[in-house]
Amino acid sequence: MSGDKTDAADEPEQVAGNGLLHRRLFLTQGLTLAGALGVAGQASAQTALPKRPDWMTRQGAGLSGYGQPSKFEEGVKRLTGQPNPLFPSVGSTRTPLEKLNGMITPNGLHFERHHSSVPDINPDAHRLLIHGLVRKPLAWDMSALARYPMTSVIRFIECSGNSGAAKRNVPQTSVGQIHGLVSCSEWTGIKLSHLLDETGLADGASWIIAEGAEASSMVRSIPLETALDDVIVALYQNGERIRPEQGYPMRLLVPGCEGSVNVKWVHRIKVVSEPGDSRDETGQYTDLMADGRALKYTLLMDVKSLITHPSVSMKLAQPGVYEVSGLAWSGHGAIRRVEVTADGGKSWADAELSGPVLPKCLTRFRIPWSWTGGPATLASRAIDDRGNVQPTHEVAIARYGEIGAYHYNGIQPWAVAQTGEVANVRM
Ligand SMILES: Nc1nc2c(c(=O)[nH]1)N[C@H]1C(S)=C(S)[C@@H](COP(=O)(O)O)O[C@H]1N2
Ligand SMILES: [Mo]
Repeated sequence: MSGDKTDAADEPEQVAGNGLLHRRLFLTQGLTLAGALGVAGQASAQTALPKRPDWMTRQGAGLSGYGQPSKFEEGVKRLTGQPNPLFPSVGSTRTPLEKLNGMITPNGLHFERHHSSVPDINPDAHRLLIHGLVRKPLAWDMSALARYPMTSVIRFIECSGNSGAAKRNVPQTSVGQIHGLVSCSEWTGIKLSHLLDETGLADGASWIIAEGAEASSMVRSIPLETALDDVIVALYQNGERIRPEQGYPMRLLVPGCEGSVNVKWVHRIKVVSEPGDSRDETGQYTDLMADGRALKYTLLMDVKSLITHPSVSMKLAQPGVYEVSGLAWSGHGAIRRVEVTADGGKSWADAELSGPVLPKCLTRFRIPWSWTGGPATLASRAIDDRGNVQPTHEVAIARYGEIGAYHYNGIQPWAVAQTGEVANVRM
């Protein structure tokens, strides 16, 4: 930094239209300058602390067995849709993406998708069976599994139905309501390849069929190649045993693949020569094309990103510098680059990627933006390390057809009005 500041040096470098600033503004020029430009919610020059607040006058709460968020965060909850009156336990809840930061989803806020309900599994009575085209069928109980070497990976899970509402409509709800069927955790468990090593594989083995132990037994097929690559029988989520909603006592983690193949409460894996074409993969999770045919087993989740701050339903208090921040991910690999526009796609600037940048994992991006108070359209566009570029709405629709509800990854624009109100728009 140069010591002798001129007025010109105080002007932050604009790197794209409508006020997008260099991603290292805060690093190179410091908060003081940003403060001079007016960071919303900027620090006050009045430096006196509040006088003896209530909580400093008496003893506070004691120790606790399992910590909970502050009561002031009570509003941070999973987002629920309209419950099905006939089957209230069936459906999904969404992660409130607009209330979180960083890349990890707290366990209690991981999205849920249940096809029947959450079984109350006693881990001591639970077994994992691998059979079918294997040399030696085997079953493991929890203590047998716990003796295997484990691996930990941070990976997202995204339901292929995520963002379906944004494909069909332009809902004015919240980013979590529209796109919150995605969450990210550190998952710890045993590589499925270790277990398949023990059973051995017989001739013709080319797919596995995984079955859940809930009342309706979700069934999904996975190519053997994927199963032997990076699939994990996950026992832990962010350090603690997987929550019942996420598959306690064990689930499959199939990195980068659509949520539905991450079979929860998994108790049976059959090695087969052909995919199972189960009810869960013919009645749902196919992509109906315009010619009436459907794509099956489109398992990989495509490159995608969205801005969480600011986002639809929020309101900017006043003009000034804001951090635009969001999430990017790809089932194909790691995020290489996220570009942000503030002028509806006329110009783009590179956002900063908050590390660690991991494959098949949510990646937080950030970029400073100077809002002058005029109308602006913000959007992000992610590019992964295989060169896949997040498509526009039109291109995304062309890819999987207009009718289907799955795999929508179009660019998500937010319009900021002069009032500071943020709305969902098409770009
Ligand atoms: N056994 C079983 N596994 C399941 C499901 C289910 O209903 N039953 N739902 C699937 C779907 S569609 C998704 S998107 C993910 C959701 O995982 P989560 O509930 O842990 O977020 O789990 C998948 N695994
Ligand atoms: Mo799903």
